[in-house]
Amino acid sequence: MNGLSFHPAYLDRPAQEALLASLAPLIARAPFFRPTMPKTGKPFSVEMTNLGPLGWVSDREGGYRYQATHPVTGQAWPAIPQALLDLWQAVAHYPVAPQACLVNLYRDGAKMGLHVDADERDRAAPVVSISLGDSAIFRLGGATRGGPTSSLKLNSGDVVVLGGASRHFYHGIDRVLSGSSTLVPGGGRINLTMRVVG
Ligand code: MD6
Ligand code: FE
Repeated sequence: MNGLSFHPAYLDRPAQEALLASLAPLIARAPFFRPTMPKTGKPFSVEMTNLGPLGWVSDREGGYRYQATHPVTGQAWPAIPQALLDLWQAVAHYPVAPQACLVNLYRDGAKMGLHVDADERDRAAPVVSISLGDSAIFRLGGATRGGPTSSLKLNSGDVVVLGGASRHFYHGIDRVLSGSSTLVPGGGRINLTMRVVG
């Protein structure tokens, strides 16, 4: 309809555990960092890292952007695991592979305000999102800020594809339901979003 497709429980618990285990050594090489807002320098409540040739970063001086290296280590981002590229192939229905996989970590009280993913040159490509760990309340609006919104509970293993019109819709994470999953060591939620940057 609007190009959003929702695949609840796309990954079963063993698949979630295997994916998380495959991420652990990559995150050890590219540790989570806390981005800051353009201009104000206010820290995000979400911590981030990336996989792939490009990664999304933000800081006071440079603003929102994609870059080839980790802002703290200066090293290239680790490659996107094949299992994630296969998942993209299976759900994205788009002939180009993702160049970036943003990894968001939500610990105690972290959330993400309404935003549109707009830093990609290829705006026709969908964004594929995978949720792991604690459940979250995802809010989806429309193409303009301030319009009506609806909410969707995302559980561990759920996959959301924002394609078509929905690719340009406002969305965010209202809150994470702390303690709703035992998947992530130390608790919290990890969200992976794969993007074609163009
Ligand atoms: C999150 N997701 O689920 C944040 N962006 O933690 C996003 O910002 C997002 O789920 C683009 C497409 C799908 C998403
Ligand atoms: Fe987003």
